[in-house]
Order: sequence, then C-alpha cells, then structure tokens
Amino acid sequence: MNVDTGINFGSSTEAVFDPYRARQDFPVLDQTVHGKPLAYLDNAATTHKPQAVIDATTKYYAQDNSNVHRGLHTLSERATRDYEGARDKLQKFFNASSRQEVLYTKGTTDGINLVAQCYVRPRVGPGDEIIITHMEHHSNIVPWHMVCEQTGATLKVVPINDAGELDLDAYLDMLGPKTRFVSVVYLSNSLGTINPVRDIIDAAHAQGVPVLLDGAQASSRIAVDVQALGCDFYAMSGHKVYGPTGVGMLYGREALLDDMVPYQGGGDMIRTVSLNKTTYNDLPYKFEAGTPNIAGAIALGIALDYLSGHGVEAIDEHERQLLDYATDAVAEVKGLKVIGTAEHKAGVLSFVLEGAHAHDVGTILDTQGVAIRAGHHCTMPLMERFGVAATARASFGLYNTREDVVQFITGLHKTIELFGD
Ligand code: C6P
Repeated sequence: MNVDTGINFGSSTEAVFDPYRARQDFPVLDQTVHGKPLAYLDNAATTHKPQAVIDATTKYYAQDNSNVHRGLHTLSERATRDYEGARDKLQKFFNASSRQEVLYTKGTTDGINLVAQCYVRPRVGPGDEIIITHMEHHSNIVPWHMVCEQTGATLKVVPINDAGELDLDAYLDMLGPKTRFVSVVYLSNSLGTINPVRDIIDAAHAQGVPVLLDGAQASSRIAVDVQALGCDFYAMSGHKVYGPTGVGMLYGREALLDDMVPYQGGGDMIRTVSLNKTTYNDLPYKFEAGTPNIAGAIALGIALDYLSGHGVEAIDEHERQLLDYATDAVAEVKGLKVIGTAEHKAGVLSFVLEGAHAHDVGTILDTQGVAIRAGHHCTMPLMERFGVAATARASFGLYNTREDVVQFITGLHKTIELFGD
C-alpha cells in the first residue's frame, strides 16, 4: 500500500551509529540482573537516561534550585534561562513555528487531556463525532470517553486489519460533516505500526477537522516536523526520549491555542487577578498553572541535545536493523506468534507464546537478565481485537545491541524448555 507516514527514508543513509559507544553514556546499563548482564528491552515503557541528563538534573538542584519567572535574584534568573532555553530546544527539535506553541506538560497523557478538555469539550455536543483508532493507548481513549460523557458527542473508531494496519478507506468513510476532531497514535506502542499520519491529517483538513497526534513512541524514532506534518496538536513524553519522567510537551497551532480557555488556574498562568475576575497570561504560560517540573524541563532539553547529537534518523535505522534481526530470529521459535506485522513498523516486537502466559514469559526472561514488558500495554481494546489477554513485548532503544537480542532469544528458548512442549 502506498501511504504517507511522514518519514523521509532517503535522508539518513549516510548516518553511522555506534550503539556500543552510546551504551557507555547510560550508567544504569552497567549492571547484572540475576547474575546476567542486563538486556533492557522495555524502551517503549520508558527509556534510560544518559549521564548528561542525570548531570543536568543534579546541577539544577545542586547549583540553581529556584522558582522560574518569579524571582529577580541570580538563581531564579539562571533557572528561568535554562527552563526557557529548553522550550527553545523543543521548538527546534519538533520544528514548531514559535515557542508560544510549545507547552510544557507532565507528558503525553497530560497533553491529550488538555486538548480534550480545553479544545474539544467546549466545541462538541450531541450528534458530533470524534474519531480515534482501534490501536490507541488508553491515554488516547479515556479522555475522549470523558468528553463524550460530558457533551453527548459520539466516539468513532477506525478499524485495523490483522497485520495491525489502519483501514484507511473506513477512516475516509467515517470522516463527514459530523466529525469535529481526529486523534491518532503516530507509532503504536503495542504493535509498532507507523500510521500514515500525513494522509490522515490531509483528509481531515479537507473537511476542516483538526488532528492530534499521540507522539509518545514516535518522538525518539521518527524525525518529527510538526509543520511539515501539518498536525494541529502533538503530544509527547520526556521519559520516552531519554529524558526525565513527569515532563513532556504539547505542541498546538497558535491560532487554536489562542482560542482556548485553560482548565487549570493558578500561579503563572494569569496576567491579572482581582477578587472577581482573572485575565490570562500570554501563550504558552496560559496553560502552565503552578510551579512546573523545572529540573525535568531542563533535563528534557539536554535529552533532545543528546538525541540530536546522534541524529534521530540514525537511531531509527539502528533500531530497525535490530527489529529485523529479532523478527527473523523469533520466526524460528516454535509456537511463537508476532502480534503486529505492519509493513511500516518500528521499535516494537509484540508476541504470544503457545502454552505460556505473557507474564510467565516476562518473569522467566527476567531471571535471564532480559527486561521486557508483558500485559495489555494500556491497549485493552487492541488486545481484544487480536483475541489475546496480553502480549509479551520487546522494545528497542538506541543502546540495544545484537547481543541483547541474542540474550532475549536464548531466554525465550529457556522459557519453552521450562514450559515443555
Ligand atoms: N506507553 C508503554 O509501556 P505517558 O504515560 O503520559 O508518558 O504516556 C502514555 C502513552 C500514550 N501513548 C502511547 C502510544 C504510549 O505508548 C504511552 C505510554 C507505555 O507502552 C506505558 S503504558
């Protein structure tokens, strides 16, 4: 199928990436688990942090700890400079057209909820439709259930095929005069599918419908340019791009953000407050009530520097090679079925093993020093679609090597040995 995933495959062929060298930047990898070297293959859940990110966090607390935008003293000036400097890095990394379009959040979940409550909720009512897909993370389902309950709007769900690819024709049929919003995952955490987001956005825009992209998994694996994609909102999490937990970004087109009323009130988001009236601050501060995760934001900026230093396209190429290698290897494992075999896929290998529950697979692999995730991965409707309660999932990061994959495959054979034929 000829689809537009928004990825330029042609631009990265010269990049050379050395995971063995990169590993040395991640102190957590230098340990054994149950007497075996750690093979960390749970990067879709969270990525580890390079020393530079850890150092940036320590430096903030050790040298600059202060609130931002408030103090006139030196420490506060330094904290504010670094915190706002990280916003500039986010703007550049995702190519937002201005820093006003870059909002700090707690992460992807927080960003989607903000859009659901501040943009969509006031603009929909009974009979209106919101479109998501069958492969969404709960973070891109539950906020829409809430909006539908609050407003009487209806949730429409784009089906997927057995490979875990969207049915684009069904999507185009679904888009219509009642559609008010589309919210879609760019790269599925449970399947690895990369969705044709450019096609999805173009079709929605042709009907005047705005689109949010859930970029939780895409941001470390695809060089994302929000202007080139044309998305209206883009949500991501710091901890999935080798940065800290508890911080992330919501990109929004300025015209839309300008028109939105914040749903959280408090310090920093105001221009004036009297006892009976508040006027709001300018963008982006209007949506950033309260003291933010200052150290997290600064360290997120450092994580983006780190990613840019290697080049996201080079990292993606490396992860694709590992994914291909692992996919070929598991094809030889008796009784193993891969869930998610999309043509356009990255980063994630989900599977079920005949005769063994995914949790048992995860537990036995842990005894072999291999960290994977087992469960529904916060995608219960997707598990139901594939008729499974759970999958085991190996997900790759920039520091993984072929040795990690070999350790994983060896662990799988051990699992089969323990569970018998
Ligand atoms: N997926 C996983 O193991 P937060 O928790 O806000 O940082 O990210 C939520 C989220 C949203 N969308 C997608 C596609 C995601 O993968 C995630 C987080 C983790 O797959 C934890 S459930």
